Amino acid sequence: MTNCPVIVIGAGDHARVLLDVLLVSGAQLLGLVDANIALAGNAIRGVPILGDDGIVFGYDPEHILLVNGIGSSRSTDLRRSVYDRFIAAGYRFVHAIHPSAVMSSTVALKPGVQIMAGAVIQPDALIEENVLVNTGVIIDHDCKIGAHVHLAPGVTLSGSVTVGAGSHIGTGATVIQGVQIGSGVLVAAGAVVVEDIRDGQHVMGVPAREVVS
Ligand code: JB3
Repeated sequence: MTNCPVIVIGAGDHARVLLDVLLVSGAQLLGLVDANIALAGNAIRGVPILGDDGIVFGYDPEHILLVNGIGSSRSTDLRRSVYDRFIAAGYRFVHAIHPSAVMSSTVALKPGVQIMAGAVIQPDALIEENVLVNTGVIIDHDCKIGAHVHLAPGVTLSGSVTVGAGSHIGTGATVIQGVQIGSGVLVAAGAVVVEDIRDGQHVMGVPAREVVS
């Protein structure tokens, strides 16, 4: 972890879990910012909630680093828009990697990737920017994970799976070898994905089938 001071965007559940990662990694935490201005002045584990996003814009982008504390439970859109807004203004997002994660030295990580406790990432996987690899996720060899994807706790991706940008793979879902999942896909918790999924599809079940609404 760099010595540059860090601000966490968001002060909800995901931010609280991230604080654990950042504190154990020795990050120099300035505080959190949250759209809910009523939270300003409170603290989480001694780390102050400074105000809303206007606080960040008071800092030169060269002098701070950001961590995206917005998670997702279905759509990754908010997490993505927060990231894009600060990147467009010249700010940089740092990695947050729990020390208990096991990762091959051949894994490629783009900016802003978050890897939570107990995740395992095998050789030659590629994890694009702003991806959230949540608690206990397994990403096996040669997987390609697109920008802004959330792999929820306990997801298992077998070898050579691809996941398109902005998809949300729900808690405990399993994807067999070589499957290609498109962009903006929602895979429900516990699904078992055995065939390719087109962009924008919502699937659930064992084996996973499209949810027609
Ligand atoms: O699945 C797991 C283990 N965790 C979930 C996580 C990945 O996603 C968790 O259970 C939740 O479902 C979700 O956590 P998250 O995103 O932290 O949700 P919540 O607890 O609702 O907190 C979101 C916070 O972001 C709220 O306090 C909002 O006010 C704040 N927020 C929303 N938009 C924002 C913005 N904060 C800032 N700074 N800027 C915004 O634009």
